[in-house]
Amino acid sequence: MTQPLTPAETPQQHAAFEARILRGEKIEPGDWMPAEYRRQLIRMISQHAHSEVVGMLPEGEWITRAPTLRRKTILIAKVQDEAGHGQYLYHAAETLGISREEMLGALLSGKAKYSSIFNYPTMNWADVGMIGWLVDGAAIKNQTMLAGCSYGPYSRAMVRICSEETFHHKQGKEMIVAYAQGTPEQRAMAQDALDRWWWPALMMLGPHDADSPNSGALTKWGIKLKTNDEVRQEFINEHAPELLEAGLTIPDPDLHQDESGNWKHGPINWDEFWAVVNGQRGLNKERLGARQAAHEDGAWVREALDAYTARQLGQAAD
Ligand code: FAQ
Repeated sequence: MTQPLTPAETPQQHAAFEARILRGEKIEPGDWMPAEYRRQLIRMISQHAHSEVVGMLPEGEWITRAPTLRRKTILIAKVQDEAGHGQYLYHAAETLGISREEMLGALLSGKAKYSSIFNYPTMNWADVGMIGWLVDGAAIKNQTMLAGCSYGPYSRAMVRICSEETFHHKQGKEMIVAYAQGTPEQRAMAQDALDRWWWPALMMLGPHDADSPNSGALTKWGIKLKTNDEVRQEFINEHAPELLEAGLTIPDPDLHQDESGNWKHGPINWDEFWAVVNGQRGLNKERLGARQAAHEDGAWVREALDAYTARQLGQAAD
């Protein structure tokens, strides 16, 4: 897709920029970049940051109900990690010239998107394991690819986030495999969780390539190194055989392996996806309500920080 030039941009600047991308150089905050490259990165990184922060809510609800101390400490550490991921990503977006206040304002007003997956409810304890196995599994596939992204701060944040997400994925898989081999009640709980999370996990990797308006610019500029469908295929190829080996049934009657070894899925319900993204279905209202309440509860911390900074500046001036 050809990007329109903004008045201040020349074809020569674009050509030099694209040559840097082709040479595999990282673009750093002070470097020249097309306005559209900056806009796409701000859009994508801020949505990603919001997803990490909203993503704390579905699992956080289960901290007080974890069945053992071991599972509780793992879950607390995981939810805390997601807050840290949000921090790295907000910082990465700030290097592009947008402020934290603007980004949070867009989230809290409902203007900004965050991942569809976090608008689904967590109904039983096995959902915590299934989120680790499937949601973190899908996130890692995507983010390992994004670790090679052309924008330095995003790429470096991804390297660190992926190493932490790998533990999240392993603990989820370990939990579900244990329940799948456990009592009939535990097996039923694991199967029920898979029935509800399989399709949303496929959807979270974004619309099919033909319906993905941003993919052209993102792949041309090395922000995404693979398309939504390519990442989805990698995710299914890894997870379908493992789920089947654990003794679970994948809720897709059309799922099969083709001659080349790829696992092919049946039709995805994109009407459900867009309804969930746009807040017409699922827990969007509740998720935003929780974030708004947390923001208001934290007002005194921001005020204290401002007062402290003003006092420090005053002392420095004296
Ligand atoms: N949900 O043209 P595309 C995690 C929007 S982190 C909502 O394909 P693009 C960690 C998209 O924004 C999970 N909206 O665009 C964790 C665009 O809207 P816009 C989040 C979606 O940018 C685990 C429009 O549809 N990961 O899980 C979704 O290439 C466990 C057209 O789409 C990232 O954000 C969706 N699923 O989108 C935390 C990674 N998919 O802005 C807690 C970075 C698409 O034009 C517990 N993002 N849209 O109005 C990406 O890799 C990409 O942005 C995708 C695809 C994959 C989201």
